Amino acid sequence: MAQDRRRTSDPDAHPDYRAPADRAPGIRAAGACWTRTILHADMDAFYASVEQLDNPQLRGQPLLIGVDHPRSVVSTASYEARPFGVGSAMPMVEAKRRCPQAIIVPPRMQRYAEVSEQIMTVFADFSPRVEPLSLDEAFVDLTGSERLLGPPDVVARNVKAAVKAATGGLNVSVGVSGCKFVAKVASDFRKPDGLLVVPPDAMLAFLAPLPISRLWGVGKHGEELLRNMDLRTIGDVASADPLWLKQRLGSLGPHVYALAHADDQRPVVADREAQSISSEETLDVDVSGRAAIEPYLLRAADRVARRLRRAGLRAGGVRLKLKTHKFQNLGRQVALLPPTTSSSALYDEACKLLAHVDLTQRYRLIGLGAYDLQREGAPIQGLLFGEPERKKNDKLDRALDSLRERFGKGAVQRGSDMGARERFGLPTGKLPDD
Ligand code: TTP
Ligand code: MG
Ligand code: MG
Repeated sequence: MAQDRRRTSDPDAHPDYRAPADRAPGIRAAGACWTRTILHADMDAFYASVEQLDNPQLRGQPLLIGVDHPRSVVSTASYEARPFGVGSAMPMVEAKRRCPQAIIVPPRMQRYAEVSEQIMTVFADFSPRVEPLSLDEAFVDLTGSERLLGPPDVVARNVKAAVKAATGGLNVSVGVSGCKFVAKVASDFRKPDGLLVVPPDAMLAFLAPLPISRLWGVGKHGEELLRNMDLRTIGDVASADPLWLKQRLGSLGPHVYALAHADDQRPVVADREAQSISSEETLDVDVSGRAAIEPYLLRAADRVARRLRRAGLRAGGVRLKLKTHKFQNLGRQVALLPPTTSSSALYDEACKLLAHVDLTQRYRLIGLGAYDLQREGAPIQGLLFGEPERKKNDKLDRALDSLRERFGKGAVQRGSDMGARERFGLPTGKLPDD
């Protein structure tokens, strides 16, 4: 009976899907079918890639991240180790048996959290609506940002480049589609270093040949139920009778039927109100001295201020963030009164904070953060001295924002920033996350 209700397909076929948009990026992506644009980004072999980044001797080597203990499990395996059939959650003993040449590296959670912060900061540069799912992945809602950021495939490439730049070389795989479910499947589809755009009108064709194990929230038990009903692919589920699915599966029935039809209305929820907004750069060459550091602060202040204004927030404080060439983190912060969205105010205060650090040190990372964030409409407490100057700066910042929106982010730079770039040999072209 089940046979009548499902499409025949080869469940074991390994679909090599090529989305139309993937062959001709940008053409269909620019069409009117994008009512929602959801990007999902997930780092490749996250812990292992960070270890390879920090220790060049580990690059190109099969790695197992975990503790070498009879009862421990593997956190992740580098892509060099995966062909041996090892991966996350496998007992270490078994992984060692399958890949005896693998180098076992204990995890460094603090470092992964630090890199996580860097990538989440990058995502926030593209949209105020970022939903982190774990340390290494997030949804980013790009709906309505095409005029500002470009078509989905361009944004996806820019996200990848910005993550690479911010982390000093790590790859993220990116999927973009019309709902969360398909975006997540798409980001996984071409790993590692993947990029796949599935336009909304191609979602069903994309999903159809994929195995039911790709359906969210099904689990091993649900998979078995579906298999017993002779449903092997997502296309099988999509073409099954929804009443029959409900009778056989209860509440799981409508769930899998909807997903199989790419019907996933869940919004991207920024799960916490932003506690801070920051921007930082890991430098190719360590620098020291105020004159070398300030241009990076100027650029970071501009970015942070732009993101504050986009999110409708003011900063009640600014934080200077530095990391020495010996990986020691230094932070200095000061309250801002009145709270501000002005990049020059953020920059000026951060420059003053430089007086409180050792400027003869060599620094490998320079950043600036805004904290104590307040809604823009909220009344400003405290002194109103300097109000005309603040208003003038606000106006200038907003004018720059609107020029950037109309002509692209690289279109306008402050004269002072250009001078700094030239003086200090900073890149003058458009940066991926500029
Ligand atoms: P994942 O994104 O699931 O995997 P990954 O980044 O290692 O590899 P992929 O390229 O396939 O995305 O998980 C992110 C990190 O979370 C991973 O590097 C280690 C950790 N992790 C565990 O510690 N245990 C687990 O079971 C899984 C799945 C992940
Ligand atoms: Mg990952
Ligand atoms: Mg992940």
